Amino acid sequence: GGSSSDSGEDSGSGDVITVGFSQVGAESDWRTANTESMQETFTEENGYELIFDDAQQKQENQITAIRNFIQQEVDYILLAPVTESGWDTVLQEAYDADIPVIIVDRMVDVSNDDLYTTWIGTDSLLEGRKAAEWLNAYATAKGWDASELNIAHIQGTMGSTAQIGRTQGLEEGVEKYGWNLVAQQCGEFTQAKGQEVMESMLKQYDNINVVYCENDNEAFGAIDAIEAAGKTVGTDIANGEILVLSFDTTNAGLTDTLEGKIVCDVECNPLHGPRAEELIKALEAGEEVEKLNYVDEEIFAYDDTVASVTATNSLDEEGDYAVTVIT
Ligand code: GYE
Repeated sequence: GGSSSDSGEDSGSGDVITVGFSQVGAESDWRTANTESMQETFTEENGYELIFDDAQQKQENQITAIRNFIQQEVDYILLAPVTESGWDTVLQEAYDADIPVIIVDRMVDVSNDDLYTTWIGTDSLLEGRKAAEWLNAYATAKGWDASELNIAHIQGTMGSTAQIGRTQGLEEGVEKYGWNLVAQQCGEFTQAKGQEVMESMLKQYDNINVVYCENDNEAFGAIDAIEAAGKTVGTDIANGEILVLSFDTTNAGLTDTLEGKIVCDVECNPLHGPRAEELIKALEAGEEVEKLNYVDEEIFAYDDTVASVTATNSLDEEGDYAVTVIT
């Protein structure tokens, strides 16, 4: 900086674009895939310098990372926020420093939306609603009464968009269809915690026949706990099997889905690197970008009892949504 000349080091299209990326952590397979996507996209060959920071699940670490990025005068800040709240101050600092902030994956809840430039990610509420509608359609097709479903709910990191949306989707289903929600506890999106929570739930309740996990890693832990307790995961509660529903469709999650260990896995695509790059390229070209950029996603089930679950974006019309279920 400092030079006003056109041939200055920080002007011209051939210059390296510096990107600071504050990542939540490495809690899940999804997160690892997300980190890799960013690292594979923002490479030197592609014209970037990526400063990567793993916050180990702590918001205070993310705030420190963002302040470091501001001090280093990066060109863009990418933030995958751990929770929705608590970002106003630090995002105001980035805004005052004229550094565009691109939020990826989970959302932020700030008093002034101008504090970030754009967001790219998935619609977690829609994912939760799709899972709930799938469960209703599946149970109905099998002839099970709603009152027979005893659901254990393992939540993700409390206050994160993925938790808030997926929890709301299930709770709406409970309300709408009259399922029994027997237990609800946080599994922090990790396999270890998912297993621990499932173990304790199985000790407390002997009637659980559905487990709604808010990501695949929790599901892996829950399946281990169920099997260790001498019970079976599967596709038919009439046979005493426990249905496991999950989110993410990681490789291992889809393998479990093919085997019927996970009965239904809702897609959540982690490959945000190229999407974030597209937004940066548009901003570099001086183009307007959409504030909210949703990724389309599907649902994968063990069998085709429920042929498809599609839905409109939950945030399109002030929270209105429509889920279409075909059986
Ligand atoms: O589902 C989970 C990860 O925010 C969508 O975070 C993401 C979630 C994802 O730890 O596996």
